[in-house]
Amino acid sequence: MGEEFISHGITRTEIEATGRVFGRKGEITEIVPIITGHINETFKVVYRNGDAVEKYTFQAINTNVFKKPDEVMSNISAVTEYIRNKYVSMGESYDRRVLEFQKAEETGLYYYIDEENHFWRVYKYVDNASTYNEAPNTDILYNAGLSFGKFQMLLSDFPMDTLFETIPDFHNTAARYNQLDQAIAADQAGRVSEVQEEIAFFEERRKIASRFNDLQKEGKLPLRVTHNDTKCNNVLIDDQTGEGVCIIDLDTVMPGLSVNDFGDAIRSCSNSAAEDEKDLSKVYFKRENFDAFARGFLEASSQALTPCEIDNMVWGAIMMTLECGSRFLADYLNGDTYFRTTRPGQNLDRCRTQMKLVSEMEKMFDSLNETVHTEAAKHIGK
Ligand code: GN1
Ligand code: MG
Repeated sequence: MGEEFISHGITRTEIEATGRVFGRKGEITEIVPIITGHINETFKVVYRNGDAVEKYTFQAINTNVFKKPDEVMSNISAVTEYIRNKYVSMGESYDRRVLEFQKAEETGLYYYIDEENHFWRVYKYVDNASTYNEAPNTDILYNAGLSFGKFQMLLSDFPMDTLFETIPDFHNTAARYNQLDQAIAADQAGRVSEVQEEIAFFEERRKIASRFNDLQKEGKLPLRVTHNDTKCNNVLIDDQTGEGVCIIDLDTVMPGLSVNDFGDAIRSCSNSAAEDEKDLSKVYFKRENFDAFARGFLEASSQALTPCEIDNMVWGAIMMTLECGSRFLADYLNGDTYFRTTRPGQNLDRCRTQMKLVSEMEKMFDSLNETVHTEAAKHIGK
């Protein structure tokens, strides 16, 4: 019998060898693939060492997406160390509150490239905490908002110019429109003729795409250290207390815009259904989820935000949803080469859910904007 593949060409032997490189001792008793993300390969790995049980998260970074993974790890190690030190200086414990990456024993680096050319990193598994693709109640979203807002605050004085731009133009929506244009022109998978309605939807909104570029050029939206992938399932929620424990998936931490961090979270947490739901009648914008996340995020971060940032939070939600939809459509047209898919048409379904959410947010714009201002006003000037 051949070697057992645990997931996408990754074997148990490879995980065992990687563990040894990162100084893990003992016997592996469990390897569980974690399949929520669309990009990297992630595993929970449990070791038994005598009576002690130790748990780690192993991740193989997708080097097709992250062309310079060493720079990704440089950003992540700098940012996590900074947050650790912040907690220490505030006299607080950082246990479970920030990811703890392990160094490879021989090189002292936070990553290791193995013979299969897989780029590995390992961090301590955070126990008794879960992520939610669809939150079971709005308290969780309030807490997720608090966590992302705090994350922003903790990094507000981080020396931004030490960070690499690991994916150039990641949330430059105008550049994403160019990528969609290229995908349409190339028509790699011969699918352009079947998505005319979707193409028209993005075309109608082309003007929006450069809004933040313009505001940034005019000096109205400041660059900050941002997470850039603030899906609500990137906050670990404590199983007992329901509070946010720790922010995960730090791959895209780099200079960016607060409005996009707020926006991407709203994109994910205000969807009533799964991101790839086929039945659009199940997809709608959940107002109570928006309210709860906005309340938490603005409670934690309003004091550090400028009036222009507050004015543009709802635009951020529309922008990130529009952008993500355009990326799904472009990937569909390119033959599904970027986002992991598990069935045909999945990227197109993902694109359509985003379109529905954009349309609903557009209709609710004034009322959403009012909520943002009301929540922010509670904390400004305190
Ligand atoms: C990707 O892999 P995951 O789920 O963390 C993507 C995000 C998208 C998201 C859509 C590096 O994130 O930008 O918003 O899918 N990450 C990258 O679900 O492209
Ligand atoms: Mg991610």
